[in-house]
Amino acid sequence: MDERAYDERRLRDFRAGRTRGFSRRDLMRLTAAIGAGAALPVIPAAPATAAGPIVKPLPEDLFRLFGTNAEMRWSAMRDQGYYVPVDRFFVRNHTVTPEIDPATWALEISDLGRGRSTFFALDDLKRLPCETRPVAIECAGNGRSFYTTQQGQTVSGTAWQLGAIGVGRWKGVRLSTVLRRAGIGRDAVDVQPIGLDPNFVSGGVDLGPVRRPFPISKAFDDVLLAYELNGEPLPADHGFPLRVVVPGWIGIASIKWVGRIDVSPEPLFSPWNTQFYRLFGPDFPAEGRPFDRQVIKSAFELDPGTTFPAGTRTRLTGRSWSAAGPIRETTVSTDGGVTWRRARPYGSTPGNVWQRWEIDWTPTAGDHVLQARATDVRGNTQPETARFNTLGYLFDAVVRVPVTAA
Ligand SMILES: Nc1nc2c(c(=O)[nH]1)N[C@H]1C(S)=C(S)[C@@H](COP(=O)(O)O)O[C@H]1N2
Ligand SMILES: [Mo]
Repeated sequence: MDERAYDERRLRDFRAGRTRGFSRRDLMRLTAAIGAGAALPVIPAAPATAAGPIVKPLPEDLFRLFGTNAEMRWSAMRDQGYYVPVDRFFVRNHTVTPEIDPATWALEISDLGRGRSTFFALDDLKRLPCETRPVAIECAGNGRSFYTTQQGQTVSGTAWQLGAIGVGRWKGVRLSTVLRRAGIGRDAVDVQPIGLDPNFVSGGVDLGPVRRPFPISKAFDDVLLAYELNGEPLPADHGFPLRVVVPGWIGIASIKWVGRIDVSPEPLFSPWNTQFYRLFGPDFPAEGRPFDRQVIKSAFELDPGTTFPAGTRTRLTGRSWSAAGPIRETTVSTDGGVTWRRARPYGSTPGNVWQRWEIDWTPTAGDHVLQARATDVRGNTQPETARFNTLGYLFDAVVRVPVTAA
């Protein structure tokens, strides 16, 4: 499916006021209300109690913490396999991890065109044909801090380094299977999963539950409703009992703790595809450019500031990934970008979600800058500079990692 065309069409719908759920007028009212504390039309709150901001342990050696969010330290992936274990998988919560009773929980498929709902208990979903897929969940803002530290630009949002990505083995039922069972209308154009976590409040304005639409073509292509991660029941922080998994798309598409999925014959909008997760700035239209797909990145499996023994051969390891296709090659510079060498790819690549690589290096005493640059099979390559946008999304440039040898 052509996501660029979908984004362009939605931008035209939005400009023309052909919207449902969150209109351009809502956006203008919202923009006016922020700071003034006024309220928008309220979407019913989720009937969930909070289990805590994040439930699982977040040891200092595996995570960096930012309020309700925690990113993985890349040193935590050294000597790990292809998948990111749950104990180090990043967490991005708009509010808190809710506590949901799987016995009373049900998934509602709400066909807005027909005004009709169909419900599926967890056991119903588990009885449907299942599928297991390697998929990356990556926050659209992964790498955001480098807009500031490398490019001197001010952006808002969580100051992630590169650890807001996790690759997991997700098991569940295809969304298409469930939509067919629910017998949704043929005129459906968008679907919108809605989370059961508490409503997100921004600038004193209740924006309702976390939700973001995607096109029916994507829903019928490769979207999964997952109830297992890496062979275990979905952990509380990652969406128990059920989450949406949208391959190749930014993390916000993969709604956790899903309670309802709206299916609509008209385009849907929410604050998460109008106000947030849109590209704003001098290079973009005033109402922002919609986007859905992730970009290309590389990371070394080490923390910035690591000290190596001088004059001793060490093995640098890392991973590269692109939402556009498999990685063709990764080159590494250990001298601040003067010379580049090809890293050796290794290991199996289920689903081609990312590629592990390694390269030897014998550092001289002193400070050094490490860089890795990936190119995918479609010819996308990491640029020197990422395109500035005020919310700091889609940082794809080569990251400079300072290290020392002594
Ligand atoms: N219901 C709900 N779904 C959500 C979110 C949320 O706060 N609430 N955060 C989104 C964002 S911004 C990201 S990047 C991913 C993070 O998934 P993870 O916490 O399992 O790593 O979940 C997405 N799904
Ligand atoms: Mo995100």
